[in-house]
Amino acid sequence: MYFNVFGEKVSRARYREMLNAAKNRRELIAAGLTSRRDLMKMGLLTAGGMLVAKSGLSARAYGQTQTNNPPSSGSNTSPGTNQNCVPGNQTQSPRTRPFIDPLVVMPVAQTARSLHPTPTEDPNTAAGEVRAAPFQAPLIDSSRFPVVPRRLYNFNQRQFSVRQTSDRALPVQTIWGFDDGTGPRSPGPTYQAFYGSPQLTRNTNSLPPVTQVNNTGFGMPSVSTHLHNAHNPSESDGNPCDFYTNGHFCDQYYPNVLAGFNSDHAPNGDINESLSTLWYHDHRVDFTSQNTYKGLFGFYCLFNESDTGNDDSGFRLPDFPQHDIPLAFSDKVYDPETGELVFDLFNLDGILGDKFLVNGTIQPFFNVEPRRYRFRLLDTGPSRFYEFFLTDLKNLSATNQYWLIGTDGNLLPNPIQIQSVRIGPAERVDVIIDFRNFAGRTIYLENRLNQLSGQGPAAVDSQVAAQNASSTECSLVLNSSQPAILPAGTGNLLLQFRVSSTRVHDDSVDPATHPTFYQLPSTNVSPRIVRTFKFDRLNGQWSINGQFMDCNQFRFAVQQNSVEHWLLMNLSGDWTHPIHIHLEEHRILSRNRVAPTVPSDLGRKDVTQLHPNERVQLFFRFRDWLGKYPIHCHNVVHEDHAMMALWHVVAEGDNILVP
Ligand SMILES: [Cu+2]
Repeated sequence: MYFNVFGEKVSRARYREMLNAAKNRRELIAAGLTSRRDLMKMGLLTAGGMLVAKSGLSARAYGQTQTNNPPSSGSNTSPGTNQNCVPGNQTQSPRTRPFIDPLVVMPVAQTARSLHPTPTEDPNTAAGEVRAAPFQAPLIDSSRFPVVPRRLYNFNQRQFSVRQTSDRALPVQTIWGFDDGTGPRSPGPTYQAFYGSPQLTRNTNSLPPVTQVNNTGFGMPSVSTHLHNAHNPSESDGNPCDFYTNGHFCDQYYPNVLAGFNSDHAPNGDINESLSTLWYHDHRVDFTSQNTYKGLFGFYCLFNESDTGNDDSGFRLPDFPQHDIPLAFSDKVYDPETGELVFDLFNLDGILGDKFLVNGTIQPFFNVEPRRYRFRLLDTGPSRFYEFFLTDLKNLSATNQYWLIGTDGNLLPNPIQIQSVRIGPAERVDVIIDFRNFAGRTIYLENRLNQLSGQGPAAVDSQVAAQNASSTECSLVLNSSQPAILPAGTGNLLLQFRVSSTRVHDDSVDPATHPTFYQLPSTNVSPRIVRTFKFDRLNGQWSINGQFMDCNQFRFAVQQNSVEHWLLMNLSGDWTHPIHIHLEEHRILSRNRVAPTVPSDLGRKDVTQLHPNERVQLFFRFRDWLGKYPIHCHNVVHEDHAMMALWHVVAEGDNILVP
């Protein structure tokens, strides 16, 4: 008798051991004993920073591979990678019936008539505001960016109860979400924002105090809400280190202005840097993975005179919100006995779930008309990569194509016809699916990417697999003998489309007519400096240039309105790290000195996947705003253990090459 756990066959005895280990870990988590200091004191950590196997906390043989050769390009601090031979350390969730619940489309966020007390240019600390600095935008132009703009939002983070499936195998879950005044939800309400129309959100922490957090022991009720990919001033960016507890708030000013407005493209900015699909999520230092897993995220869709949200104007993309649907993908794990949502704080590799949620519901269905829809696909993490295919279970050999129109926050110059597209944590793609081809049928959005651990997808390519084959036994298992792409119908069926057969009118642009969106801004400018960032393991955690995240240290200073190249180097062997940099988007100049070729690498990006043994060169222009921002891995488990660094933009930059 064997159990199938995350693709691995395990014996009944091994499975019992895994259940027991998971239970023991959860008890420690519930008791609040998870800090590395606590564990060290209890003798539960090895010198390499790994959990001790014999304590009954881990079903893996940790620490047995210390003498193995580290991967050829790894640093000598690498503890060897066999301890990452997951699966094997995580239990399975209870079975649930798929496709019994409708997809939830988040409502558009409601504006507030006024805020009390009225927002102020300087942080209103007397009233409980926690903001790092005065608003920058009104200081640049107070008539264009009034301290109290017309569009105001009053958001509260709250704890609430919800069913994530109507299957009674799982109970009501206690999670966290955003409340715009219409009740808490996760994902939070979707912002409908417009260029040229500045807005302000008051984010108030109304979560219970830490002593009353009703959960299975994870989540930290102190917050900092980051607007991912926005060209935003640092005091409103949602910096990881500017977190605040219950009863406090932060007013966050979103100017909705194009990059370059106060520098190389004054006064309105560069139209070719228009953003469309952004998202907001909690970014509390050390706790981002737990707090976003618990529900603190939502979409922010930004429109302008070309990308209007109406199919009868501008680019004539499908109309928002009827046929322009944000889809947030999350994978989660539930306790095999109680069915409660759990999060293994002892896993520093990356958390993979075996339940797939779209917009907060496990495997929903969506009734669609036989016409074009725009979908904004977002990988909320914590650690899983997806490759999206359209699958017809009655015709598995069919190649069902659709259109890629945007990567991360941007529309591409032209639509690209694809059979699949791959994204990692925090990345987005905008796609158009034309359901006319599927009228009267049921089709699935399927993730066929094979991933067995937080390490990243299996076998990125045969060359990488061959390199890895020489490193460790585990890499061999994970990367050489495993296909990267699973056969159609054997991956994760995420979302079921039920396509009606009644013909409908469709005014939206047909991507097959090759419409043009924006041009890509030139990268043909010499950089002021080329900085190098080495991503690696260090004592069981994750480091950048040999250091951990430190809120008290700016690692380097970027010169305002300058061009830089950043060279990202993966020294951690066969791990993939999705690297995110705040404030400005980048272009990928090269991967291992070769210009990128895959469609999702060609546009402007705010997250770049750093693949095994890779070096990737990025192009940046840092414009307009001053202040502090982070660079970090967006496998949020790596981020929290401490693959992040703070830098800042100042008038005179420094010349630190390896910060
Ligand atoms: Cu990482």
